[in-house]
Amino acid sequence: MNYSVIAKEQISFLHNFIQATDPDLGPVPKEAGPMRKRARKLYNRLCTPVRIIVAGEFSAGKSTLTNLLVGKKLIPTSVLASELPPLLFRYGQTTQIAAGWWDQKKLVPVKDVNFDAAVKMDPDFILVTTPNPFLKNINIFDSPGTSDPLSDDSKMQHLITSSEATIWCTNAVQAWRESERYTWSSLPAINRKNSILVVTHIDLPAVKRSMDRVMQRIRKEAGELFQSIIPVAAPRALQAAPGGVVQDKEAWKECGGEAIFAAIKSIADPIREKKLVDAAAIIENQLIPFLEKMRQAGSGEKSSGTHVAGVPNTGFVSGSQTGRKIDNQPVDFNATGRKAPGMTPEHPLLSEWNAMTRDLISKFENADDPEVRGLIQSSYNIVMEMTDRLTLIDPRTAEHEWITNQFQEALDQLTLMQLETGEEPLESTAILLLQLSRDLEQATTQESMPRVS
Ligand SMILES: Nc1nc2c(ncn2[C@@H]2O[C@H](COP(=O)(O)OP(=O)(O)OP(=O)(O)O)[C@@H](O)[C@H]2O)c(=O)[nH]1
Ligand SMILES: [Mg+2]
Repeated sequence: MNYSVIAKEQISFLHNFIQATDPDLGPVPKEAGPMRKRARKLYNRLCTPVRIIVAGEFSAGKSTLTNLLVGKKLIPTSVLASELPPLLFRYGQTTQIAAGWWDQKKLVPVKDVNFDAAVKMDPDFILVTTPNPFLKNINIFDSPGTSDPLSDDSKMQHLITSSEATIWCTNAVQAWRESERYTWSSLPAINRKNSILVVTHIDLPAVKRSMDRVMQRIRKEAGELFQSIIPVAAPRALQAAPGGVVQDKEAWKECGGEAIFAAIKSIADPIREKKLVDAAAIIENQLIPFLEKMRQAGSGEKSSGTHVAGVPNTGFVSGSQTGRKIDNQPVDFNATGRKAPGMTPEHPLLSEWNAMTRDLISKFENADDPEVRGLIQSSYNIVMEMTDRLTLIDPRTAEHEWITNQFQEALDQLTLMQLETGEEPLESTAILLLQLSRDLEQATTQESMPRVS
């Protein structure tokens, strides 16, 4: 799959959709708001590189590994590691740093890559940009020295919840200690799902002597918890590939440089692929039909445009128009197996889901003092139950894969919401349930969705 071409076309479609539903450019139906929000979310998702957090215990070698990944010794040794906030590495034309706060959009640029000056501003994170092409597709978060990833430290929690994959560093001298196993098992599922265990310090003479035994034990104890386990001597690997350009192939291989980049690629590619597949399903099932409805109800503009990559060709096109930016050809519902809702009795799964959500809502409406965590937990339970039911359905169809993915993703999101505080998760949970109801309704109106459950 050529990610960049497909992503480009999807991004361009979403960009046009966002303009087409802009209330400032002309009247839009009232449902346009949520659709536009969804398109914007998808747009941001597709434009953001895969975010990987480098985590592990104190002094495990996280920053040294991060330096290797960004191709330069960028992380200062002058600043006490314990004073550094999380560092975010992104691609940029030049090497620069800026101080940032999670709840603010603005970043404060700091001159001369002066980390001491940045730390004095007490930021939640420091953004580091550098022109390493690897960072065009991957963002790296170096987590700070002393923070226990499970502490109440909001800087860390934000970092963990916004990353999509984790590299856990363990020092070969005392590899995979009980405390690490405990911390690891307590991290959110989404962080553990896409993960690499990096065994650091393998160049130390004492480690070299017992390497086979150490690796055997780690594989036995942690093999099932990670997608791959890679031994790395990061300082020497960095020497073998200064600036990210491999100069000593043998040393690069021997120090684990080649293996760690290959392992990252093999977790990042499926994440990117899934984003494209999800986006294609939402564009096909929701956004294009919505545009079509808008077109029928409205202007009768002519269409012109291109097929959206990653979306099955159903005769939909999108393109630029005067005024509104997108228009579509009439939809051939038969061509997609799509049926107008309401033509067949409600799918048993949808009835069941609606009953579950009704119960949940009435339970919380009738409670004197509804507790946010309780609602999230109960929502998690019903989403889990429905995910199980969906997983059992046979035969599997594309529609069915899509809706199962929506539910699985919702489970991840609900797991993350349990870490949040305040009233916001309450609203997010309600929106999530509503969205799932709409998705399920959409999926179950397809003929291809088996009615056995
Ligand atoms: N020989 C050797 N030294 C390493 C390796 N990785 C890291 N080090 C050294 O180990 C020490 C700690 O490494 P850091 O990268 O700062 O560890 P960290 O996990 O970022 O530490 P904190 O942020 O303080 O938790 C430094 O002196 C590194 O030079 C390695 O693979 N081999
Ligand atoms: Mg560090």
